[in-house]
Amino acid sequence: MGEFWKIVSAFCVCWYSVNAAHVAEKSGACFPPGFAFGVATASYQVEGAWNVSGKGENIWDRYTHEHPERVFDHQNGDVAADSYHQWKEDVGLLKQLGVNFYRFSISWSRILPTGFSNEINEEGVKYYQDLITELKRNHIAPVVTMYHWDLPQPLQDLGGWTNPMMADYFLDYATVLFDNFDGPVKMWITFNEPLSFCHDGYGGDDAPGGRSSGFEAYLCGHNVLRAHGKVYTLYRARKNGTSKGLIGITLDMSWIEPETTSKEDKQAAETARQFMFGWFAHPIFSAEGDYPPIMRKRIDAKSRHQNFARSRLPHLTPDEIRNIRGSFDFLGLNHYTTYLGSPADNPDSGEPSFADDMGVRITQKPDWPRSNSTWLRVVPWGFRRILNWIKKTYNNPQIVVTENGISLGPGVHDPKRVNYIESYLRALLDAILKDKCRVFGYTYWSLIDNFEWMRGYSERFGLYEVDYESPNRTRTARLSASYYSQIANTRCLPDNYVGYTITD
Ligand code: GBH
Repeated sequence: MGEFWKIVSAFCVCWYSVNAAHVAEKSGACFPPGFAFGVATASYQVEGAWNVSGKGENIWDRYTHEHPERVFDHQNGDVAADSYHQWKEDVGLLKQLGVNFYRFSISWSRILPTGFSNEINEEGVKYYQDLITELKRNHIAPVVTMYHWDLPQPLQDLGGWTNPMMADYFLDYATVLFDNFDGPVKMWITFNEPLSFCHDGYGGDDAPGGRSSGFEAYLCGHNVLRAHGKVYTLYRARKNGTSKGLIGITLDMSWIEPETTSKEDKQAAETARQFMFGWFAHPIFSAEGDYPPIMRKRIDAKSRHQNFARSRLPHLTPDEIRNIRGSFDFLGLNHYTTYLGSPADNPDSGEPSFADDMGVRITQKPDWPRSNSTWLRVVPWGFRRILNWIKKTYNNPQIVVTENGISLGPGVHDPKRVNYIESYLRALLDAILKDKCRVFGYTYWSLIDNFEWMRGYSERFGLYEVDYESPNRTRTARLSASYYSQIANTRCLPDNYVGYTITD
């Protein structure tokens, strides 16, 4: 059986037996027995109920209320898909789909209204306890993200993730989560996409609206890595080394393809990979640990050149390096799209910034088919390449794809989404069966339409459409829901859906 299957059955015993009965033997396009299918959401994007039942204010509440003009159509997550009230309905949808697991995130401010663990909001704890109980009753494994971007505002008032103490405050929050949910929850994800919330949040437009990707983003990344290491160690210590549960981190990794076959472009693409994923992956998943050497070298050199007395990229201590290295049971991978990399035209100009430090021009091919997001183009072969790159670079870690999906406009007839899922799952199958990448689960983003951050409700990722005009936020199955359900139930790609083409 080997380690792979041990981990799979530890992740969720329930589907392991269910599964075998469903494997279609004839078709070539089938996932291995035990492979798990799920869907994902995140608290701020679906829950709503922003100021009820004792919940405290978080940075997305504050940001969307103070700067409505920055968000598409002045929208916010005050009500969102109302999952705080419609959660039973949501579990019903999961049942209908027949998925093995549901990945959702816990709202820190719902559990700890001030961010600190001195005051626990029992109503918040009960909300997630009820959800988890209902999931288990329906044989759906809960996969819990501890942090999907909604930091309690009082902690942001102390500097948020740029404050070194955040690593300990996160540890305190994690302790409360383990005290309350460890047991029924067998799979934990510490952070969702530190690249996104550190770079776009502390160095860009997302909440909390930081000003500098050349300073704040690196401080954020530094403290997130330290926090992750501490929580991993705590989890292992609590379980005395005999834990049946798994804990990991989710990183967003697009594929970066060299723009041409030139040596310069190949080098630039690799530098971009190291900056965008290596920043978090190298300290955790590489054998040597610490920041990627190319990042250290480039940021140190830039900082010197800019006359700073020290590097803008902080140093991890030897103890921290040791603690962070290997702090994973699996890599959670969010993958949506692919970019091209080539050397930046003018890498030496301007303010200190992440882009300037990286020195790589990132583009996309205009003829790659588009979603309705500016950044998301459909490039399934990039999925297979990133999986192979991870395998090679980090010694073939166990992977769960924790997000993959496409945004479209409203409407329940969504053949483009069916086509996207089909083509990306084919690429994933090749990576598993032909390239021996160790992927043991796939998660579609998202179960339902939700608040798409700065793009408000204009981009819909759901297998189920949400009617934002109706008081109950009525959910309606899309074509893609029935398609995905067929896959979740058979572990195989159905032949009859093949052949949709994606056009603009
Ligand atoms: C994920 O991020 C998030 O985890 C999830 O919450 C979100 O709903 C989902 O994707 C769909 O977007 O506008 O050109 O500046 C995916 C990674 C990083 C993709 C930031 C969009 C902004 C590009 N995201 N990026 S741009």
